[in-house]
Amino acid sequence: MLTLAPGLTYYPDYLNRPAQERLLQALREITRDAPLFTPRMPRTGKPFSVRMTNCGPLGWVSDVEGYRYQPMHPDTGRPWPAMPDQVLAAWDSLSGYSHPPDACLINFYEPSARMGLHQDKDEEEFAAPVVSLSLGDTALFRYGGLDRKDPTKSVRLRSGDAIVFGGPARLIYHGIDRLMAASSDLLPQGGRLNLTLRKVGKPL
Ligand code: MD3
Ligand code: FE
Repeated sequence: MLTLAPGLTYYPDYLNRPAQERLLQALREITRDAPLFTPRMPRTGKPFSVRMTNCGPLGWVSDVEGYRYQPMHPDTGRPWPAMPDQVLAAWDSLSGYSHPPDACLINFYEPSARMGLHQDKDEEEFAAPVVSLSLGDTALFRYGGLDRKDPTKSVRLRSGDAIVFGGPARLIYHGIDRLMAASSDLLPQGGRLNLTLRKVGKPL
């Protein structure tokens, strides 16, 4: 475990190879029920280069109407599939938060996909951290401070790594600059999967 900044903890190789393969198999089953969709920018409708799906009670979606969490898949209208036990176990061991997550966003990056610098602020419960799990090709992850203009640092997120953003790091700017081509053989066609586990609503 490594503290990269206050509230930002990095767990290199949190999932070993067999655990990564088990999680990948669970994600394949999830995407059969809840296919990857292409989110679009609010207002402009410009497509993201990252495709997404979700599991758990709530899922994050984005379209011309805006960003939001909702209980159904935007294309199929069905509820999101349940979170795998492995994901719930990762939250229990890493979050330090006493309620289960209610959303798990699954991002799929093709080798050329990226994600611009942004803050995650569509949730209500900022006391809960965000837990991220990475699978597949290594990503160059950039993070800064609470102001978009704050200086940034980079860290390479590898297959099996976990990273937790809580407390003073919960609202920092962050993004994915690029993938390192063919850096992992977990996904037969290359690319990267990232899971973000969140508590969206205030606990009852
Ligand atoms: C810092 N995903 O889905 S994970 C996202 O690799 C997102 O797919 C990236 O940013 C990815 O919103 C980065 C690391 C991460 C996730 C959530 C955060 C960093 C965070 C929330 C607050 C601060
Ligand atoms: Fe984010």
